[in-house]
Amino acid sequence: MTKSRPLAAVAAAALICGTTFAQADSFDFLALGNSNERGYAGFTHSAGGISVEATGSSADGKTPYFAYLDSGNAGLGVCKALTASNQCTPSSDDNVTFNELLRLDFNRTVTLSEILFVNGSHGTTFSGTFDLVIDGGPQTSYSLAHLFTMDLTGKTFDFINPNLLGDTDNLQQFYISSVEVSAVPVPAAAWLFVSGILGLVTVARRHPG
Ligand SMILES: [Ca+2]
Ligand SMILES: [Ca+2]
Ligand SMILES: [Ca+2]
Repeated sequence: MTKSRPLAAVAAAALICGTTFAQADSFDFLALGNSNERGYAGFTHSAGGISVEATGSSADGKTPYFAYLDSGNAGLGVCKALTASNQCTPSSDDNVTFNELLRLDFNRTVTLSEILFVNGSHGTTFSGTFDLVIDGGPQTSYSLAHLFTMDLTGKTFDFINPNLLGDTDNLQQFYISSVEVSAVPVPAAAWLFVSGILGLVTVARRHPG
């Protein structure tokens, strides 16, 4: 065995690791809504080995509503009442309206690197805010915008509509059209990975070619 092989193994492992954890997958709720508009008690979707369950509720989380995929280039919203064929009634309630909460609960810790919002009339301008709670932490307010690019890391994300003008102002209501999601390596797995690499290097040093 030559001395270069352990180093090659380290380089290959690092490359695989980097590739696995750096990739972002798009969760495209706009396309999903366009192909099948309806409400769900819980809507699940997977991409790139990451899955999410979307649910809707009152802003305090106490009253369950429905996660709703709307068609017409909209995305994911919240609806309080569905017809027998799972359509939102009234249809104007199909976005994240005043005093509603849309939860995205992932199966692992992720970073959301890009979120696309559209407003209550499926347009891209806003005048309102949304509140965000990550993993039950503090509730933080942000200005609504079509393209929201702050990196957000966590497992459970609550998007809340706190706006006081209520149900009449479409510029203060929102759908989530898409999110860019990448996996965050959990510390234990990262430590095992590093330990394994150190082990390889140690073995290589003890047994020079
Ligand atoms: Ca709509
Ligand atoms: Ca609709
Ligand atoms: Ca609603």
